[in-house]
Amino acid sequence: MNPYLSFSEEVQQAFQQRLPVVALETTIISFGFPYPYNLQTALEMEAIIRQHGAVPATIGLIEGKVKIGLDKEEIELFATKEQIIKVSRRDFAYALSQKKLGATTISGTMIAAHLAGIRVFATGGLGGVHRGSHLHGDVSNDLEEISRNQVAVISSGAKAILDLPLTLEYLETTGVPVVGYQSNDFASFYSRTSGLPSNFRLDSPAEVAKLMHTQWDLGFSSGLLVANPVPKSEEIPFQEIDHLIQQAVAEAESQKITGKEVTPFLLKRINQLSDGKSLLTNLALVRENAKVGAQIAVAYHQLNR
Ligand code: PSU
Ligand code: MN
Repeated sequence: MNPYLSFSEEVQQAFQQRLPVVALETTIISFGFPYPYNLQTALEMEAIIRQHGAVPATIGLIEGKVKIGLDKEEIELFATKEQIIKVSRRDFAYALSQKKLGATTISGTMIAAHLAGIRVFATGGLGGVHRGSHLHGDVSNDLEEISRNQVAVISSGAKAILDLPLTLEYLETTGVPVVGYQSNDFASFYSRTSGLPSNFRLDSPAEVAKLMHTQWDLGFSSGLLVANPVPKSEEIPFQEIDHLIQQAVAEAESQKITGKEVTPFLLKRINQLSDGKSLLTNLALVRENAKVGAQIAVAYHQLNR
């Protein structure tokens, strides 16, 4: 066992009893949602996963350990503390060796889940190639890590703040399958479509589980992206949100926001510009992904019994 990993009691028991486990990230808690929505939603995602027959493992870096499964007090820390590092691969060893409180992004959480042997991870929207990347070169480490770790990321596609055609091109280049879950379209976070298709459509947890099993049975070391569109009743159509995104992106540029600050800035600004509507959609979509993530984890588990 990797000496940097430390498991909560609940997750340790889940492994011993061979129960399905779903990983959850901490960057959405520390940087994605404002307090107290972050705390409520983190706990709600865990509850939804339990209701659907799996065990949640929220992941973060604490005291020099990669903690797989956080208790309520630890989740509260990530929801309220000021001095937290957003951790992708680049930041991982620094945060551990300096014993910093590290909130793992999708990329950081995939690294941890892979080390711990957890195959399913439920989150919001994948990071990707940012708009204007030909000028500033901002490409999320999420894209690199999803091609390197054997984890299925259950998401609402990639975030609408990105250049979605280039994001899909990158995923193709690195060989990551993009699955439309009960949809032909590639979901774009707040919206059920992006105007672009996913690579393949699968309609049930069992089919996704079969794809995962086959990919890793082949020995492929890459993950896959499951794009589960936000429910229609909660979506914000792309035409409605895109001008707010453009405004937020322009403001980030003029205020010289760069690096890991960009995505949190944009999510927060779009929430302000939409009068809180985008936050409600974001909360709804992560709950939905927790549910589908649990269903896929249960189906994958049944395949591998
Ligand atoms: N999905 C959400 N909210 C978020 C994120 C995803 O609903 O805050 C986070 C994830 O942790 C993802 C990160 O890995 O945004 C991408 O950040 P960057 O673009 O800096 O790589
Ligand atoms: Mn970036």
